[in-house]
Amino acid sequence: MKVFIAGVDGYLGWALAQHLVKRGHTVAGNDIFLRREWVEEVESTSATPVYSIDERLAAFREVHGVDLIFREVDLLDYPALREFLAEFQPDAIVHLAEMPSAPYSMIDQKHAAFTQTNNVIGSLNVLWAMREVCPDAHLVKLGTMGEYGTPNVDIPEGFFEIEYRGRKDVLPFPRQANSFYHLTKVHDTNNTMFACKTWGLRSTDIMQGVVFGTRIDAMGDDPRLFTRLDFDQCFGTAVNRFCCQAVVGHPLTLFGSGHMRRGFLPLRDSIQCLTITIENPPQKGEYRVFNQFEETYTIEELAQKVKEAGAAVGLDVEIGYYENPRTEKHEHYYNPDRQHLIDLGYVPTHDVVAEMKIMLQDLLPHRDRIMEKREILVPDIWWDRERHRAQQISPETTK
Ligand code: USQ
Repeated sequence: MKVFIAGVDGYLGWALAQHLVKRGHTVAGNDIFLRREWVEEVESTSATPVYSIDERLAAFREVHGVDLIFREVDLLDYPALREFLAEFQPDAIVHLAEMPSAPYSMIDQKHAAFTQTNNVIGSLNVLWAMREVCPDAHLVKLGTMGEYGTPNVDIPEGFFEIEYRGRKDVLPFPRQANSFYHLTKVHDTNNTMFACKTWGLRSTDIMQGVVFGTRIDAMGDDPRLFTRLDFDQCFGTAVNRFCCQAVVGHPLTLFGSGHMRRGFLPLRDSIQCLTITIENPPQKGEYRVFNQFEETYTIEELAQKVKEAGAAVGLDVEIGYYENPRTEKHEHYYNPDRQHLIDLGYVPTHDVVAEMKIMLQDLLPHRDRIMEKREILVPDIWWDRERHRAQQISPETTK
C-alpha cells in the first residue's frame, strides 16, 4: 500500500514509517519540524538525540534499503499539501501532524489559539485535499482517549445506543475534553464524521491513550533511526517522564493523589495498532472509531511499576507527590472499551514492567542530557492557578 504520514518526523511518525516499509509498504510524509521547535521553546530537549532530517533520511535509505519520500510541507499550506497528495496518490493517510500537548495549549491565549488553528485547520485541509485529489484514500486520524474525559459510565468506541423520552438512536458518545488541545481533537472528530457522511470519504478516528516507550524492533540499534523521547512538562507523557526522572534520581512527579486513571500503551503497541488499522480499511463513506490502549492504570500504579523496573536495573526510584497544575478529577470511574482492534488481531504487550526496563536501559546512556535539564522536571503551567488555590485543592485534600 502507499501510505502518507503527516508529521513523519515526530515521536510516532518516525517509528511508523520504519515499521511500514519493513512490511513492504511505500511511505511518503511531510513535516515542518515544529515539534523540535516547541521542545526548544519550553527549554528542553529529547532524551535520545534526534538527528537532522537529512541524516535521518540517509540512515533510512541505508538501513531499510528504500527511500522515505519526504517534503517539508505545512498542512496549513493548502496548495502544497494538495499537490503532494495529488502526486503520491496514497491508499492511506495517517494524520499525526498536530500539536499534541495539553499543557502547551494552556500556557496563554497565544498558545491556545495557535493549537486550535494549527490542529483544526490543518485537519480540515487534509479533508478538503482528500476530497479533491484522493477521495478513495483511508484517513487514519489520530484522536485521543482524552476526547471522552472521565464520565461516570462506561466509554464505548465512539457511539452508543441511547433511549430518551421513549425513542432510541445510536449517537456519538459525549465528548468532555479537558484542555484546549484535547478539544481540538473533538473538533476534528466532528469535521471528519461530517466529511465521511457528506462526501463519502472513509476514516478511522483513533482514540489513543497515553503512549510510552523508546523503541520498536524496526529501529534496530542505529541511533540515527531512534525516535525522540521528551520528558518536559508539555511534550513528555507521564511514563516517559517518570523513566527519565528515574535515571537522574529525581522523584517521580505524581500530580495530586496520583489516582487519575487513563488508558496507556507502549510505543510498539501504538505502531502495531496503527498498522492493523491501515491494513484493514473501512468501506467508502464509513466513519469508525477505535479506542486504542493496552490497559487502564492509575498514575500511581505506573509509578510503582517504574520503581520496580528501576530496581531491576539498579536504580533506587523515589515517588513524589506534587500539587496538580491541571484541573482534573483525581477520584473517578473509568472503564473504556477497546474491542475493535482486538477483533482485528491486536495482541497487547501486557508486560509493562519489561517495556519500562528496556526504556531505562535505553535512557541510562543519556543520563547527562536529562541531568542538564533537571530544573524543568517540576511543572509550572497551570490550568487556573487562582481558582485552584482558592479552592485549596492540594494533594492532602485529594488523596
Ligand atoms: N501526570 C502526572 N505526572 C506527570 C505527568 C502527568 O501525574 O509528570 C498525570 C496527568 O495529570 C494526567 C495523566 O498523568 O492525569 C496523563 O498525563 P500525560 O501528560 O501523560 O498525558 P495527557 O496530557 O493526557 O496527554 C497525552 C498526550 C496526548 C494524548 C493523550 C492521550 O500528550 O497527545 O492525546 O496523552 S489521553 O491521556 O488518553 O487523552
